[in-house]
Amino acid sequence: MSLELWTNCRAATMQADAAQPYGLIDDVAIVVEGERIAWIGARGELPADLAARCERRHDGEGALVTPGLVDCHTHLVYGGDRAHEFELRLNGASYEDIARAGGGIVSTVAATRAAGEAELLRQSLPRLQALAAEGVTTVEIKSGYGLSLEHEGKCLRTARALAAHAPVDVRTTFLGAHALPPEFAGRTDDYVDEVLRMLAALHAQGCVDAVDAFCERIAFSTAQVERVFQAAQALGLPVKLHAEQLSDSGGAQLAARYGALSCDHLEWLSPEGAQAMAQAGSVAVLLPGAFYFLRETRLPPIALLREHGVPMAVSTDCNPGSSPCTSLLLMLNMACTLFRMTPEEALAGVTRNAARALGLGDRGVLAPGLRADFVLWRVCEPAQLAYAFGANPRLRTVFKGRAL
Ligand code: DI6
Ligand code: FE
Repeated sequence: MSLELWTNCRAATMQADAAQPYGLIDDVAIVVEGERIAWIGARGELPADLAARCERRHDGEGALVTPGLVDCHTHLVYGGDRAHEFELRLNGASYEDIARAGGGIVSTVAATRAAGEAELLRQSLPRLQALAAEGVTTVEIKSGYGLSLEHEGKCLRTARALAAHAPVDVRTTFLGAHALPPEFAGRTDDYVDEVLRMLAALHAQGCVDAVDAFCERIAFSTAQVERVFQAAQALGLPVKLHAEQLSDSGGAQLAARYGALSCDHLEWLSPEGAQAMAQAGSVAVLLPGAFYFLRETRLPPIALLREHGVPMAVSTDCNPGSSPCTSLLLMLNMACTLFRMTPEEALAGVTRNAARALGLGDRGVLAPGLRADFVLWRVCEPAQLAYAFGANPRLRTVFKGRAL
């Protein structure tokens, strides 16, 4: 396999145990072998024989290099949009008015069901491309707007198919327990039975990497979520949870008992929940886009998460109802401005800890043996990535070793 060498750049490796903040290496050399990083370190320490074997040399143009960004919580496969609902609300309509007029999540379910696989792909691809244009190289995509075997399967297949159209790795999550479809109105437990049947079938089709649920008074109870988690566990699938977004329902403790990869949102997380997450090693996925768009006022307990050493990730939550956002860089800024995370925490949140939230140990930091997914940015200091908003300083992306 041929070797390629990148020099004339500075790297924020995001190694957790690095002596420098951000794991910074000035005047770095990165040797790529196929899809992996073979060597990374100060250019002066690059072994001469390794340098001599590099067949291609790339000029980093003085860029800052970070790991490829990881967006670890999205619902980006859906039909239609909810701009009209946004407009109605700003003209004085209440959520109830909108729901009575067929709006809300049910309208996205209807639009998603109405779209064929090709149409769903056509509508979703620009969202994935927008993420990729800002340096995202791995994205998680949830189902949850189909809510039947046919349509959840269509969404998961579409999510997988998207990866052929952009330089992004896609991980799929089954979120059948997202909302109650209209045909199950008043029969939530019957719908959970159906979710279990869907999960078994979709797992057999090989299109599920993980299982999620929405644990909330307006969605599914902890007892209902536990049934979904038991089924996931029996199939050997990892779980995660939309937990304590609008109230404290003890979802984080439940998810921790099932060794959840992550608990997401967490504005109402309790000290007991944070402790349970720390013990289980679950990542806290923070979603400033939904906080902003829903005009929430209760902040996720960042100090509590720090105190318990819970790793924090940051994601777009890209969805039509609570976070119609395709900019992970904007989330990096909002994690700092709204949640008061430090720029270093926020950057770790879209790299190292986001990869961990997906159970992916082969990316999210720059180190030998890991995937050669990295981004060259036209900035000098890593904090500049979080500082500016509405900017996109991406110079180029290297995806699986390939310079784009
Ligand atoms: N939490 C949210 O904020 C979104 N889903 C979820 O589980 C809302 C989804 C929507 O309104 O379409
Ligand atoms: Fe979400």
